[in-house]
Amino acid sequence: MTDLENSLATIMEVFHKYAEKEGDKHKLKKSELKDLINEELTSLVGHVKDQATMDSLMESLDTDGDSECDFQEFMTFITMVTVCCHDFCEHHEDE
Ligand SMILES: [Ca+2]
Ligand SMILES: [Ca+2]
Repeated sequence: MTDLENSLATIMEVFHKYAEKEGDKHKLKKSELKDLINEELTSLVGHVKDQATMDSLMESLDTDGDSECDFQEFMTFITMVTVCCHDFCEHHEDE
């Protein structure tokens, strides 16, 4: 597989690793999403400690309103983080 294909496979792998911990194996509930962020995205997102931040994050990601984050909703989050990271890097290259 190419680097890009490997990256996509990794995203799927990480999603499922956390999604299958509790309850619905194909969805991240709030605590699973929190663990994923705090264990896999610390350099880009940082540690999310307070409940209010998790509440509003889940609220903004949960477009179908089932209080859980499915793969499509998770990809929205990954896209958001990636775009922010990309913009940040571009901004720094200009300086
Ligand atoms: Ca789950
Ligand atoms: Ca949802």
